[in-house]
Order: sequence, then structure tokens, then C-alpha cells
Amino acid sequence: MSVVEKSLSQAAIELENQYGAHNYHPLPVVLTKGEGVFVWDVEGKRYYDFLSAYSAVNQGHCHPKIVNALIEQSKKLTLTSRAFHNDMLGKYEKFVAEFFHFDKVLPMNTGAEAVETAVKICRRWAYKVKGVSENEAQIVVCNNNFHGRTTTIISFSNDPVARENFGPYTHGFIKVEYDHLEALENAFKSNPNVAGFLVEPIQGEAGVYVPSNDYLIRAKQLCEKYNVLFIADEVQTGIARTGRLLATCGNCTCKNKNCSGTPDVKPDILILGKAISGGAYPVSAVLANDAIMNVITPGSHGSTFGGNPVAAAVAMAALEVINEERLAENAYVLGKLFRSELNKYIANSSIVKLVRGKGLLNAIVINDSEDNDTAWNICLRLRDNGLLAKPTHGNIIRFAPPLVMTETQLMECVAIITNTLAEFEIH
Ligand code: IF1
Repeated sequence: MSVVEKSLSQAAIELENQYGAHNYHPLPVVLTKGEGVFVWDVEGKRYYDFLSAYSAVNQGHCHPKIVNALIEQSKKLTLTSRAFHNDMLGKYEKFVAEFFHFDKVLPMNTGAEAVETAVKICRRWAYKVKGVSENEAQIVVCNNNFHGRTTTIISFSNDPVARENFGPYTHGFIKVEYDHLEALENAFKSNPNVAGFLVEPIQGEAGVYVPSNDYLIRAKQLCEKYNVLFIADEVQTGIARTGRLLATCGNCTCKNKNCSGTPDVKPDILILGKAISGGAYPVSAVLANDAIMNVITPGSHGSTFGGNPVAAAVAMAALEVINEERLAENAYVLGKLFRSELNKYIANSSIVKLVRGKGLLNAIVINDSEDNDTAWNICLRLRDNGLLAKPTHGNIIRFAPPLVMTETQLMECVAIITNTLAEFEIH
């Protein structure tokens, strides 16, 4: 112990450094409390949370309805495993399947588990339904994808940091350029064993890349033409984050008057995670109609915690909050305001190149090379000024506050962000 009293934050960080694997490089701030759009550090300082735990806390930190569902179910029955039935699973499965307009759901826990589950369903559908020879199924993915951290998923990543020295890698994936329909059709045309196309409706980790307006719908049409399953990974873009219940499909129940109301593209397999539980509990889900989901037979897939009673109670409460508080509509309106205000600043900025995003999933691109630390230093100053955000790749800063934010709070955050950026302007 140094002679100078260690701050509580410093002590907590040192514990992590000594006893925790160094698999992250967090911003130096130690949080101890969250409520709505705010979090507090151990020294009592309040921040606006502009990351929302990577879009898992869309409903706001510690939402009372969700926390109450967690507490009440935890007092009754937490886990039975799937060796027996319980009174929560069927109710939850019906709720979620109807909420997203699919026949069935396969409940899992993390986003990566749900992606792995979707890969298994797609492959088995290829063999049992499409007639692809055993072990020959191919799934098309996009360059700069992020779908999780398991060895199969990083096998089709092209991010060296996420992939290097974790081989041997899983076969059966073809990479194409994102938002490139010709490349996608060529992959389908040149390989009859393609069973699925796994895509993020917006590439979050890559830097909030929003594809061309017609990309998803035309990609789905190509999937139909070549009998390929369209698999939407909405772990990050789903649950109202992009101004609609789902980034892919408009036939939602969010009653968002801004929404087209007609389905842009209905996935064959939908992958959800993160905010399906409001960040209160690990919950993920894979949804599909019977013609696809029924390839899964007893004993062919499972999980100890998948669909447990607490997950069921929490997820139903978290999804109810989305509709009750019209969070898709709020994300749509505040997202437009956020980008409009940032563009006013960018018009006269030397260090911010652009802002992009949909709903309240946005990012700014800093006019600096990826390997410089301007974006990191901006995030450190944002922290000092009471707002938490973190760069994705090098020079891109993601801004994704909880969807419960008010217009007044958003404008206060715009002021914090632009005043902080102004400190870095080159005059
Ligand atoms: C980390 C990124 C975000 C995801 C999509 C599946 C998963 C994720 C589209 C897997 C998870 C998280 C993971 C977390 C950081 C964060 C992240 F930066 F890694 F890429 F959000 F953009 N599909 N994303 O975004 O879900 O297994 O984590 O529940 O691993 O560092 P998970």
C-alpha cells in the first residue's frame, strides 16, 4: 500500500489486473451503480452511459419492472434444466415467438451461443431439407463481421486480434464484402452447397456500418432465389436499438408510427441477445418457423441454463418495457436529432469526419489513423466531462445510450460531446 491513500477506483482496477485475465482494456472508470441513462463510479461521480453495455441495457440500467421480475422469479424457481418441464418456459416461448412473429424459439444464454445454434440449425437444414451432402454445407459471412468469440465464430472472422493463435479453425464459411450484392450472388452461384447467409443488419463492431437501403431486402431475395437461409444477427441491432423493433423486419409490434409497418426483410433465422433481457440476465434466442426449426430433435442441441425460469421472466418483462415505453419510436426520433446535431458540429470540424448510424446506434469517425490514440483520448475527456463512450476500431467512437433517454438529456449529451471534441480541434 503506497503512502498516498489509493482511490477506490485504483484499488478496484489493481484487483482486476492481478486476479483477472487481461482480455479487455477498459476505460479507467470503476462503476458501482446504474439507473436509467446514468451510471455512477465508486467515487460518486455520475455519468451518462453512451455504450449501454454494447446495447444490452436498451431499457435503461436497473429498470424497476425488469429487476422486479428477476427478484420475484428468483424467489420461486431459478433453474430446473430441460430434464423436466416448468411453468415458465412454454409461456415464455409463446410470448417471444408471437412477439417476433415466428413459429418457434430455441432459448440460449449468450449471443455467441445463439449464433452457434443458428449455424447448427442452418447446417442440419442443409442436410435434411436442402439435400446438401453431409459435412459439405457452406455459410456465407461478411468481411469485418462480429458474431462473438467462440472458436467456430472467430474461424470466420478476419480480425487478427480476435482470431490469431486460436486455430485450428472451423471450416465451412465463405467471406464476402459487406453491402456488396454482386459478391453475394457470385458466392451463391459458384457453390451449390451454400446453406445460409449470416449477416449483421448494421456492422456494429466494425464501426457502425449502415448498408445501402436496399442491401438487406435484395440479399434476402437472392437467398430465396438460391434456396439459402437468411440469418440475421440482431444481437446488437435488435430490440428497438435502431429505431424499430428489429433492424431487418418492420412487421413489429412496437406501434412506432414512424415505422413503415411492412416487413422489409423477414429473416429465416433470427438471432437475438443482449437487450432481450434489458441487460439484467444473460438471455439469447434463435427464432425460426417450423420448416427450419423442426430439424432440431430431442438431444441434438441444448444448454443447462437455456430458457431457465429467471431468463423467461426477465425477458418477458424486458420486451414488455420496449412496447409500454415506445422505445423504438424514441430511438428513432432521438437518433435523427443526435445525427442532425452532430452534423452541425462536423460541418466546421477538423477532427470529426462523419457521423453515421440508425436510431440510437451511432458512431463518429475521427480524422486520424486507426493506430493513433485520438479517439481514446477523446473518450478519456468525455469521461472527465461526465459521459462514457469507447472507441471501436481505433478512430471510431460508438455512441449508444439507453433508449429511455429524454430529448433534454440527449441535448445535454450533445453539448458534452461537442464541447469535448472542440478541445481536440486543430486550429
Ligand atoms: C466483446 C463487440 C459489440 C454482437 C453481435 C453476437 C455477439 C455480439 C452482432 C456475441 C457481441 C459484444 C461482445 C463484446 C463487445 C461487444 C461488441 F465490440 F465485440 F463487437 F457490441 F459490438 N453478435 N458483442 O455484437 O454476443 O456472446 O457477447 O453475448 O466480446 O468484446 P455475446
